[in-house]
Amino acid sequence: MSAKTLFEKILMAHGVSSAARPGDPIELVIDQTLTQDATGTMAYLQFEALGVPRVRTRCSVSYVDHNTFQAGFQNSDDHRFLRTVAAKYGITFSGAGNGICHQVHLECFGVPGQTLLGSDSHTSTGGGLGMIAIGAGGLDVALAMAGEPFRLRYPEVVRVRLEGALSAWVTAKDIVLEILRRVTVKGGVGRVFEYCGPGVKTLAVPERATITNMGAESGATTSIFPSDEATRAFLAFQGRKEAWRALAPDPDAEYADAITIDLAQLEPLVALPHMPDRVCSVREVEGTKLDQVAIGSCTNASYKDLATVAAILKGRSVHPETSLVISPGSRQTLALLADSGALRHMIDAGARILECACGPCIGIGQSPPTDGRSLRTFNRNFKGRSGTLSAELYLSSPEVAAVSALKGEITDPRSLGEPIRVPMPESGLCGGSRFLKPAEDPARIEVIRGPNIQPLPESRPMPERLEGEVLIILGDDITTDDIMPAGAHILALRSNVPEIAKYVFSHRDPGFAKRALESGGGFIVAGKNYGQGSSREHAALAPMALGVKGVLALSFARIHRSNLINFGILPMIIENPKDLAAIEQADRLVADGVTAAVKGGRTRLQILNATRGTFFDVSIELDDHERQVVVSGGRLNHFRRKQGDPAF
Ligand code: MIC
Ligand code: SF4
Repeated sequence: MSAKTLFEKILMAHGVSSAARPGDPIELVIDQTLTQDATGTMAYLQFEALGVPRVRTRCSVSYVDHNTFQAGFQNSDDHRFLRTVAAKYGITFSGAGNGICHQVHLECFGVPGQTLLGSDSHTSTGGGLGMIAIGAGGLDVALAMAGEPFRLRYPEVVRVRLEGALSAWVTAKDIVLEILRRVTVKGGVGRVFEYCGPGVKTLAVPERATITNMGAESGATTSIFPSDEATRAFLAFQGRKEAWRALAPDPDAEYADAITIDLAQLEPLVALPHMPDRVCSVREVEGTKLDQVAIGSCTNASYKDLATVAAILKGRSVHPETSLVISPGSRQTLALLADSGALRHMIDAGARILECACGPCIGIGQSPPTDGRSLRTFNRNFKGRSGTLSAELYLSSPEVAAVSALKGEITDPRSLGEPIRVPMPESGLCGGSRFLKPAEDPARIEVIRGPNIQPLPESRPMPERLEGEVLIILGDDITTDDIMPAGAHILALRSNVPEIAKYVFSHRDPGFAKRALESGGGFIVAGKNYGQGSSREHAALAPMALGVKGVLALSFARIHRSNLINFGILPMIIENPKDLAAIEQADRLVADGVTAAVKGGRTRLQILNATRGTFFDVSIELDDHERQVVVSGGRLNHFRRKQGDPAF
């Protein structure tokens, strides 16, 4: 038996053969699932459509954390639907105010060595506990709840060796910003980052979780830390010490690639607008005036993060022209902050305390003013994500954020001198977190749908001929926030696909949806890494509802590529950038014999540009299962056909 990485060991304990090699399609048995409200309503509508009476996982949790704003009935309808669906189908429910899914899951449910699939790209956070934790589209999560394995391409495992220890005022956020600086937002696609080396033991689980969380920004399938004494201490703190087991790679395991980071060499870093990989040192941008500082999110809202912020704020005052908002990551954290007196320091310094939720991270309130600058401890700073298109978003550690809030400008925290060390409470168990257990008697539970919960749109099997106009031409690194923007108003429509579809590309091209509908659908054309960022399947589902038939791009981000296939949209790879340059908006593209080509396992397809009278080739890199799914018009149709449903 050859030596194995930790990732491989967990894979092999979950149904993957040891003969599988990077690039192969594999099927992973899933122990746990999580959903959040913004992707969850759709995931549970899909789960209902599968006709399975009860979830078949070891643990499934439904969180309400993204849009907790309840401006209007739509959002409240969604929450009630989620609560009743959870009770009926055997899912634990974590309601609004309980905290952000990734942090709460780490605190209350994560188990080293288990697999977790979540309908949110930052599900990778669980890797901080030694889990294989992967973000996916809601439909993949619905299928996992129904007991189906998760299909993915076997990723390459990259070793990230941490050496030494962090200097004062340098944090886990700086480690992951350094990784992003080195590998970029595309560098993790098809890869898993596995952490090792002597620096690992210097990091507590919440710090490791900051790193695995933001690994998602590189496009990585996931990131993972070993399970060691620090993991045991974290689980004991959470009152769950029986969940611990030691996990590590074999000492001579081989990796596809290696990165080494000397922690002692790092300094406080910041990501500049509008990409998380535009990283420089805080020193280089010191003095940049700030309208807002926002502390929180699934990346940096643990007790240690926020208690450190409170210690920095203690006895000081936030700059009068800067708004400081703080959202604790979980109710447990908020309760601990209250008990330790840290909350009082925040309040006295002038901070605004928000609900334990995603909030400003996804544009639910606290949008900065026009042309405003906001420094955030979050993981994404895409243009428009804050709800203000002209705002500039910077990303940093909580320490940098707190010191900068005091000064009203980006400030190197080392200017504060001696580092701050906050004592940890003895136990995290303070009665904070609350969950609703599934009903004992599910037959009595009625799933309540308000008028905002609209049925799932049906998709049709793929036609033999794909034909339509080029609806939009886009550059590299287009995010799912570009495709399907967030914000309170649009998020409230996540269970109403015909309505939300009106906002596809609305920040980039407000006429897009109307044009797509009028021309009976068509094609999206883009550069590299199309669909990076979130797992929101609405970025595929809403274009599908507008009749989009295919996306042609130089390359695709992992989750979005799967979401396109899941909804019957064919991802086509333009092999030659010159072919991309020759396409113009409104050109008419035609592909004949598509189903035969896809079913027949062909890897290329010829496209006619009927407007220009030219031909070019695209490649279709699909495995056998994906071919069947896309031809059926999506995964739901495919599953129902497999179950013998005569309508499919
Ligand atoms: C995000 O950070 O963009 C989100 C909101 O959490 C998304 C999911 C969504 O769009 O609902 C994610 O990262 O998957
Ligand atoms: Fe929520 Fe932001 Fe984390 Fe997404 S990235 S789960 S919106 S806190």
